[in-house]
Amino acid sequence: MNNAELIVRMLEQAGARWAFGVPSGPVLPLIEAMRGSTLEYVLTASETSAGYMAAIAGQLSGTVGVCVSTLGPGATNLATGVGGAWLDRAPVLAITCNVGTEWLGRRVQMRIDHHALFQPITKASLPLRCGSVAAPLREALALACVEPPGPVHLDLPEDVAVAEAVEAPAGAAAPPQRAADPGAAVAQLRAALGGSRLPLVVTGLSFTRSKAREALLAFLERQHLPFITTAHAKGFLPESHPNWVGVLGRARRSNVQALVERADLIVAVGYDPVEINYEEWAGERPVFHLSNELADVGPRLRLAFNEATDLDAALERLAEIPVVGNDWQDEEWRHHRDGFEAALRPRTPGLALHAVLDILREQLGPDAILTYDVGAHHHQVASQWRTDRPWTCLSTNGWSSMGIAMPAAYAAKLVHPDRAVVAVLGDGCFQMTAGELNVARRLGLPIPHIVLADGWLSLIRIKQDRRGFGHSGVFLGPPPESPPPYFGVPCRPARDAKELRRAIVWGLELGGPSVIEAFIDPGPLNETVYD
Ligand SMILES: Cc1ncc(C[n+]2csc(CCOP(=O)(O)OP(=O)(O)O)c2C)c(N)n1
Repeated sequence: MNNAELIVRMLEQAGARWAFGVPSGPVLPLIEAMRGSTLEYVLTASETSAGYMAAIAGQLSGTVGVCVSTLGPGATNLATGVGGAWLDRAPVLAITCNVGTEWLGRRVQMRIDHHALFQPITKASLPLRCGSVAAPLREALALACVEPPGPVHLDLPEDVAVAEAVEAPAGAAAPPQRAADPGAAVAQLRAALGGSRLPLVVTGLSFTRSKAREALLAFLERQHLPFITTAHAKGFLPESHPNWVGVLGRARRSNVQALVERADLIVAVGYDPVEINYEEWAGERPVFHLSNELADVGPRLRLAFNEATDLDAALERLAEIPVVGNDWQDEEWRHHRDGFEAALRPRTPGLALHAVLDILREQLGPDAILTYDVGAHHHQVASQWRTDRPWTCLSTNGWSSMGIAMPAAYAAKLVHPDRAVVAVLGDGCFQMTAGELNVARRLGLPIPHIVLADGWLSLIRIKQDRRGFGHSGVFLGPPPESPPPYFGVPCRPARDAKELRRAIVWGLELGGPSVIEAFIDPGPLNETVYD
């Protein structure tokens, strides 16, 4: 067994199913080692997408996602994808295949210092060397998954990959035991609730990793507390629940903010300020930050609690808090929700994104997975899409990089081949990622891609409007009247609701990837996105 085979064996044992990437010479020993293993090498159009696919595969499968690149430009491309795993907290192993060890540190074609590149965007960046492969890999497997999860980088020189392995495969190291009894946090929460008449709960990115969702829901019901979520936390508590009152900081944010301003205490559960800093919305209200990690906050914020706590242990003990009572009325929540839903749907004679989403929602069952990209549409989808199931509404809200929707959809479909998966993305994001369509075609992934064809980088155009600047550098050109098939993937235009409904049915039944070019009127987004 050589070291490449040792690595593959250990990744198999860790439960990894795919390694995403674009090869070159130094990657070949690893790819060769994957042939005949249960770890499948998936060629992507760019390493950036490989990083996103690894992140989503990791999040959805509960083990590490793996991405592999060549040196230099392969590694820099990969870094953008790995940054997503870093700020959106996904368990990823990013392997860069390098020149032989004797060339490391030399001025060589394509070579840069991979450790310097990955150090700021990973939990660790570890060299693999002859005799030191299994140990760092074992460490990386554990580190990537331990709370908070994130990417770990491994650099594999070519001579190390092909050298005979002198270590035995080793399982992931045991995760460290959690310290801190959550008793103090629970007692302080009880006291904080006792001093509040209008407490509001908000869940965030770290709550997506909680195994105690039911305990929180039972607590919310018993204590009669309203909850809002961030974009990442959508579906981790049911959005059809009568206590759900909105999504923080996305389309029609002022509507949700009005409710925040009614509250006199924010109970933030698994909230990660990377999505939206507390200072942007909490104002003078005391914030009770209940999470595995300390919140990164500025001096302006009024903190009621900010200690790293075992979140799940704390949630399981919320049942100990006797019913406190507060001044919230169900009717107020209902009224607020109705207003929010209506405000998200301004009238327009054209095809609006909100209509696209309503039509799509009708066609998809509760288990279907929607992936969406970054732009004005991100704001609308996050606020408007309703889901009651975890991991069914996927995007980025920490890294917030364009180009996530397509690779996220492909990874989701690989992990859940029996579930419907649809990607919704702006035309700017589509032009950035379109080459990945060939991956969907090659893998035969039956995914409709709904491209929101308005001809603009709308979010940036809206920012220009708000600052009184002219429109420059944001026009993509008019969308094609009769869009051609892309990379052989069939495409249908949808100019109105009727055409769109038909196209979605067609796309869902096609048995392979499809593109639906939805010619949307960007007008309503001007109203909803930052309002
Ligand atoms: C990699 C990257 N480059 C630039 C940006 C800045 N950015 C955010 S949204 C956006 C425009 C997206 O345009 P489009 O996909 O058409 O979506 P729309 O805003 O029209 O909904 C840009 C350029 C980013 N988030 N990520």
